[in-house]
Amino acid sequence: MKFFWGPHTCAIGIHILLEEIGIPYDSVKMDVAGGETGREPFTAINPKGKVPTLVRDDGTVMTEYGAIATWLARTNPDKGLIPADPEAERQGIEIMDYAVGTLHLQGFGRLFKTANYEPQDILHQTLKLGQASVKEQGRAIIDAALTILDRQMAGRAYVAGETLTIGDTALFYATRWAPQEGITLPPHLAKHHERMVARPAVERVRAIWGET
Ligand SMILES: N[C@@H](CCC(=O)N[C@@H](CS)C(=O)NCC(=O)O)C(=O)O
Repeated sequence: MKFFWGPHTCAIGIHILLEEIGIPYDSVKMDVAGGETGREPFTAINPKGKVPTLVRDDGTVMTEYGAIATWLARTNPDKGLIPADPEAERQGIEIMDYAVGTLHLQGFGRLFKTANYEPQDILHQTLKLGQASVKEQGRAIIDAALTILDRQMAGRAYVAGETLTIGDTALFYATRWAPQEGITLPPHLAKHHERMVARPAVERVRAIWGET
């Protein structure tokens, strides 16, 4: 398998799952900030121009966080990355979807890709007229999402209970942007972050990413 990732991106969550599972893969580092994912030859592989992208040995291109994570978990059932209990599974997916769809794409997306959330007319794009308000809106979405997620994580070691499942790596990638952006994580999320950072698989990935 070939795994495409880029520094500072959400792809770290899938990278952690690959390391937790321990399956072989080739790692391809992309210059996401420099636009490498948005042009050929990468767009011929993934026309969405995004990481994480995982290409199987049979050539199947897999995209979207939840889809890749679920496929990895279901094809490696011995790792217990999807809870057997339906209620625990629901809780984990609820947190994963909220971390990806709201905290990441609605909140941090506005800080990282501000122009994409502004009106696309030439005046706005040239003079960057709406950028401050887009960033403020992003910050408000992040603050609200962190408050909700913190409440949900009270009394839980991991998103679906006492062991790591696929939602944890999503929560980890999205919450780790907070301190990097000068935002203090609320207590239960800070604990989850610490717990994740202490895992050997996370340590290995962070070393590959040049963070340690
Ligand atoms: N919906 C996608 C989102 C992936 C995504 O937004 N990836 C970002 C990095 S965190 C990316 O590749 N951005 C490159 C770009 O927009 O140019 C998923 O769930 O995987």
